[in-house]
Amino acid sequence: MTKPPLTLFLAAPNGFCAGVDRAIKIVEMAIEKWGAPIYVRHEIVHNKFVVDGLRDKGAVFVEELEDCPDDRPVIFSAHGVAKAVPAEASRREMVYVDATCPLVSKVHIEAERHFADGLQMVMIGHAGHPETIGTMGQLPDGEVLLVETAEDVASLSPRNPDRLAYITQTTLSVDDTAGIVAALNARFPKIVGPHKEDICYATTNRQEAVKAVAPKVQALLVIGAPNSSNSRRLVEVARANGCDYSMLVQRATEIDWRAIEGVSAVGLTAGASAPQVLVDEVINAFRDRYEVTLDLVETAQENIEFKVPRVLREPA
Ligand code: 0CJ
Ligand code: F3S
Repeated sequence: MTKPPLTLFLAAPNGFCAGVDRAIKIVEMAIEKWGAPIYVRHEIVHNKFVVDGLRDKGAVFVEELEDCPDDRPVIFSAHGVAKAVPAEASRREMVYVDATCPLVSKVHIEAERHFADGLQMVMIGHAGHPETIGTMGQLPDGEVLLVETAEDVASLSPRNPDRLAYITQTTLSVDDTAGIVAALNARFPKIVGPHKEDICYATTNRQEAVKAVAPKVQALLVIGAPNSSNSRRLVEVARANGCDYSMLVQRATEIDWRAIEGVSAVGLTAGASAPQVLVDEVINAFRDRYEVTLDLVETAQENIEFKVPRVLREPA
């Protein structure tokens, strides 16, 4: 039986960013250095495939520090942690390695700097997301006001509307965030902020690439986990840019082939926490069913790398 033809437009960059690469290396190197088990507070990155692979090597994933013993090293996930977490680990004299992405740490430092200048903070982010919890937790309770939408800006009641600064989660939608920043500037003309927002290079680049692909395709798949903020934003970006059928899939087995029957152009990307093997798996699943022409749509090149903490570069 001959296979129907299909063009697969692969958005690039896609997949692992420098912060994810570093966080996974940290867990692997910690297991090498100290042996198993190594505890990891929260999924190191939001990807089941990555987490399962590290678990097989000897990592134990827990949600809270209180679930870790005192005498085994613990790693904090790429999303960052509230100040109270390393403070408690130090109090318990635990060995810990912080795998917070340096671009998240940069936002933590920004928040502290504004706080030291006497400004109250507004954080643009998603309630309950570990990065938002970690970033808000850099300052004392109540110092950071959270806004999730432009509508939320109207109901903010800051101590002094002239003494405000804002920060953002790193994995937000660039376009939605611009709308929220505009609402903040309109209501609080003196609010201080970063040059644009704190969305990282990887999030920005993956969204740009999806914008280039979305108008070319009848369906777009994003490889990523349901709890991955940056991956879910890619699904929304595709929809907002003309591709109505845009779906998050964790791997090839989740593709709804019936739903895309008859299409001739499909877009594909992967969130910053999705490994290359899953991208290859999905491409191969398409090749099994279609005569695939692979078309790379590359809107940026990335060559950023982050070093692992010194403790892991030194011999045991
Ligand atoms: O928060 C981060 C530093 C991004 C980490 C990589 O992506 P992921 O999927 O683990 O996390 P998000 O839910 O934040 O996108
Ligand atoms: Fe860091 Fe952005 Fe990746 S904040 S972990 S480079 S998605």
